[in-house]
Amino acid sequence: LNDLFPYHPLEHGSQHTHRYVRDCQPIVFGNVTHETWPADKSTNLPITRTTIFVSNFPIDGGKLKAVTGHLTFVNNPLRTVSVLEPLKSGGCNESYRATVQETIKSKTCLVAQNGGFFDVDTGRCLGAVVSNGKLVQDGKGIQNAQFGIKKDGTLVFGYLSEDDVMNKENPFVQLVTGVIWLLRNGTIYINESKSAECSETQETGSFERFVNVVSARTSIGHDKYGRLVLLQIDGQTDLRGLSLWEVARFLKDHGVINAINLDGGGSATLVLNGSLASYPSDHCSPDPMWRCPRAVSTVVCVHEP
Ligand code: M6P
Repeated sequence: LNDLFPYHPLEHGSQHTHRYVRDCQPIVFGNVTHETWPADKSTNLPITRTTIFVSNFPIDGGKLKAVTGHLTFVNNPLRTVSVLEPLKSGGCNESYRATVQETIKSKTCLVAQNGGFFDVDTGRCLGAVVSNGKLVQDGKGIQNAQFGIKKDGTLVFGYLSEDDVMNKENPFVQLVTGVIWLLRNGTIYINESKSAECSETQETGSFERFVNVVSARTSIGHDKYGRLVLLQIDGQTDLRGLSLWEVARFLKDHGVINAINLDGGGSATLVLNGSLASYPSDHCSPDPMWRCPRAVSTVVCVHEP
């Protein structure tokens, strides 16, 4: 694991505890560990295929639980995938929050899911964000799982230094930051992520709870053809849905090679051709029966090239 924690001058003489230094201290310089894969560049295939599933997942005691969601495969992601700031360009700087449908209102997204984490009190976008070639924020080198697409079509999954994010030779054209690198090179990477990442980017609770609790989830990964794979799982924290272990296993079983976890819980949202296609868990009236899509931060939009 040493390559996860390269020597960094800021670590020396720090007043913080070791754990704080390791997890939430910025890494400014050098190459931090990540994986790359060439994106699919086919132009003759449909852009997306979204499948609905209602599946039984094994739980303790030999029982099964029903879990619903959507799995989407995206061709030619360099041309068809955009990370959008909340509501509009400049939305991160304004700490806007908007529903996925509000954010994509003036666009034609075939598929759209919520993206990065945000500060639930202030609305601030968390982590590095690049939207259609615009560096929105560099994330200050805080270590969390990231997904990006470079100008030449390289897909990038994993950890990045501030330098990596600001690279000018082959810059990121899209970049979004999640929490927990679920799959690295075909292997579940959750334990390693728990020691490497900044836990403060998520607000569910301890890292242990965040990973183990069942909840609604969204994630993004890629398969061996360089197609992007979007996953949305319906659920409600503590009651329904999947743990991150279950998400990682599901993705692995469906041919995903690298994947990161994006914002979930009441934020998990899937919009298909402009219509809400997921069952969000956020309550929106005194009667807990009624649920509404949450105003979230960044959005991943799949569109015509
Ligand atoms: C708040 C409200 C609820 C929501 C809960 C948990 O109390 O927004 O409607 O169910 O947070 O939200 P989450 O699953 O995203 O942590």
